[in-house]
Amino acid sequence: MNFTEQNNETHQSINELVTSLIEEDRTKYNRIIRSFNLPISAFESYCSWSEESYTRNCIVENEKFQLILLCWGEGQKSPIHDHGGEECWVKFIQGEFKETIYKVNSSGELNTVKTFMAKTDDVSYMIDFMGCHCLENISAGKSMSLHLYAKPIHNCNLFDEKSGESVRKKLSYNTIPEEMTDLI
Ligand code: 2CO
Ligand code: FE2
Repeated sequence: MNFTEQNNETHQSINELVTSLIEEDRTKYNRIIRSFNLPISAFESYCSWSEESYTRNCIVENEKFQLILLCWGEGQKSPIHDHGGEECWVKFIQGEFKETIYKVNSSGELNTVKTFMAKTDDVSYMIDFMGCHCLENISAGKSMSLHLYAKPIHNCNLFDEKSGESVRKKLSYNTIPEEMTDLI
């Protein structure tokens, strides 16, 4: 098998996932995201890495959802954030993560409500009424996670852990597939 054939085959697998997300109702997304099983190599062409922070690599964005591959260097961590009022599923593709979930109390302070140690193939779900969260790559090396937002999110709030104060943040991509550049 040459490289081109292998690439086509790889893309077809992600295409199958994307097709079911396009065809099915959002109420089916939980089942879809939990049941798909793609090899790590299926995500190779979407990866990018940065010393600065985790990277956000668009796989697909349309009116209904956003599918993004996040690539994390060793020790990289997200700020504490919410999800623009939308549903957020995270499937852990490679490596180990710590997810910390917070809620703002009546005095405006952040309280930790839960921590979750995630391994490859685990799925986590968030929506703003559950609180806000941060993710940290705790692997000895790089890791990857796949994020599904329905509908797409283009802004979120970042929270300061001590004061509980928040600031609005515009979200951007580090990479976008060639076929998507005219859509975004
Ligand atoms: N929500 C963050 C982002 O889209 C990633 S943490 O998991 O949802 O950058
Ligand atoms: Fe998040």
